[in-house]
Amino acid sequence: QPISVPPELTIFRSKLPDIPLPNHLPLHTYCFEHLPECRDLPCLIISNSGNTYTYAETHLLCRKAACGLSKLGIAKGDCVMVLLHNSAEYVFAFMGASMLGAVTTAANPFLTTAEILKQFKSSGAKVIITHAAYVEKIRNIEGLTAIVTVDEPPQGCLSFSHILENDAKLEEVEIDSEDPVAMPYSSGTTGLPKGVVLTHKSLISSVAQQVDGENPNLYVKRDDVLLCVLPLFHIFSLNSVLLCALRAGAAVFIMPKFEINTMLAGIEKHRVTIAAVVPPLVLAMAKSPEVEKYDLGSIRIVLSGAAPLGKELQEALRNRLPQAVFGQGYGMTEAGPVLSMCPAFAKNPTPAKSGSCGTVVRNAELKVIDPETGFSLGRNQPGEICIRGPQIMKGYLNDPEATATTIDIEGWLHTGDIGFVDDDDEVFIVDRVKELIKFKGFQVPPAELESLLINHPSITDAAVVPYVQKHIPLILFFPTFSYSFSKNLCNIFFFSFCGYNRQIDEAAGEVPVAFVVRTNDSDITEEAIKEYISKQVVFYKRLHKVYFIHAIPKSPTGKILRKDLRAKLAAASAA
Ligand code: 4UW
Repeated sequence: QPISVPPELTIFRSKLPDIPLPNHLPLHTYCFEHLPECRDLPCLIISNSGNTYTYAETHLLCRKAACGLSKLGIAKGDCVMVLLHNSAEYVFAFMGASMLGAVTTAANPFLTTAEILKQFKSSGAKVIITHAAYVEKIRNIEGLTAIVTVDEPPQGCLSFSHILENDAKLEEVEIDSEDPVAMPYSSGTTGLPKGVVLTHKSLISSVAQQVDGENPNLYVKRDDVLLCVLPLFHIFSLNSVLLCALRAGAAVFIMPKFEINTMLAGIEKHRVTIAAVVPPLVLAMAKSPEVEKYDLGSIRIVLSGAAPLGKELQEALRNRLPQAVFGQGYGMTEAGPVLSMCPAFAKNPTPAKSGSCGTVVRNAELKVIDPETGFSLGRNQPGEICIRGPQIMKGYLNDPEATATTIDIEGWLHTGDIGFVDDDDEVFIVDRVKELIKFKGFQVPPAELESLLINHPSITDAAVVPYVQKHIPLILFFPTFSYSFSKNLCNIFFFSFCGYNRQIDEAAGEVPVAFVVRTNDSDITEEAIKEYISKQVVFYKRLHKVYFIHAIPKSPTGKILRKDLRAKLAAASAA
């Protein structure tokens, strides 16, 4: 056997020089550091109410939220669960918790009771802040000390505006940069959703890597207005929209849910300059006839991420927004989240190719490894992308094993994404080796669906894999799609605040499908299995197809051979 010698380690770094990262500060201090110069500038513009909060008002309300939460018994190290659509209260609660040294775990308010309960228990949260409409789902959760609603509180709940009624006098809390501040849930490369511990240091580092320094990679100015329609419970919107805007002193146009006309009218009225989007939103903007009715000339940056953006789609929207610079960022919750950002968004921009995810952020190292050998690969060679830097997560909550398989002893975080770095340092993502399925940017962890399936008395074994719709047939599907487009768009929102609608599945990119082994005597049908799952999960985790097979292919160690199943699917769809 010849012994293979590890090749020299190739580490990719940003061409932009490193900058000092003020990551010794608490996150709220860092975000509001320029408050004295920004006091009277607009900070939050709320689309549904029309309310606008200046920086001074926002900061005061965050302090009041901190005091109110403290009166509810929240103290340093405690966890607050936020089940909110985008709203000003989201910002006050998140920043208020940070001021107390507490941590926020946010989730999609559309989750089912069982899904909420899992995250609530795992995170150790005490209080839930939500909308009255979701209270019935959480009322009976054990260990919940208070339910706070941002609208009229149902019986037994407290009102958020009531907890804001205080003098904002906060006792000093000593916060260590390694203390957690945000805890989103992610399944990472394998298994069930886990609490991703993001510290003050991680989030400050990530935000600074984007918007700080002489030549910020993502140049956000005080007169910018950022579109905040992507949900703040997802790390993309929290970090690259809200926190980046606060740090830069820009305004955030907050939309609780997507509705095309409201969004377009809001962009026109408030002169939105930076639009953070996911590919299905690009699709809507590229194709909706409504777009022609509004002046979108204020948009100067379109930042897409969370899922691959096809060139075709990017070009289609570019034709409608010729003045804007288009580009992608590449993020992963565990990575803090931003790994790479389009260099064309910098203060001194450099061009980026269509389809690229930009270049690695500053003050970080990126490498590409052969997934089999772990050896480092050079330029233009696809392999697993790994990232190292002060922005990555501290680890998974109470899960040292999962942490150790994701962050190795040298501090490299293994993403489970397959990509390469080209001759111009641009990162391209071409595949995913991790189990994760991404439905329109949302995480669908196969392990979660598999454990539900295996719990069914008529099922002995199951595996869930993505069915990948690689090329969205724009031309073919639009005649059908556009038929219901204008009247129905709010229902078919994609990233998706509003609900579930099969018509836009073509735009999902990936959908979960199951391979199921029935028990000997069972004749359970595909429909029955789909229904069984859909009752227990949020809409975007629903199964799109069930295939019955005799055995799930597994390795000698019992690991599901997902590659084989994906190949089976590809062959079936090609036939
Ligand atoms: N192209 C292809 C992309 C891309 C992608 C992500 O849900 P998570 O854990 O996290 C995210 C975070 C996205 C994000 C955050 C901040 C930011 O500025 C930004 O740029 C605009 C994006 O999605 O899912 C992580 C997984 O999602 C895939 C990839 O597989 C990654 O590991 N992904 N961005 N541009 N795929």
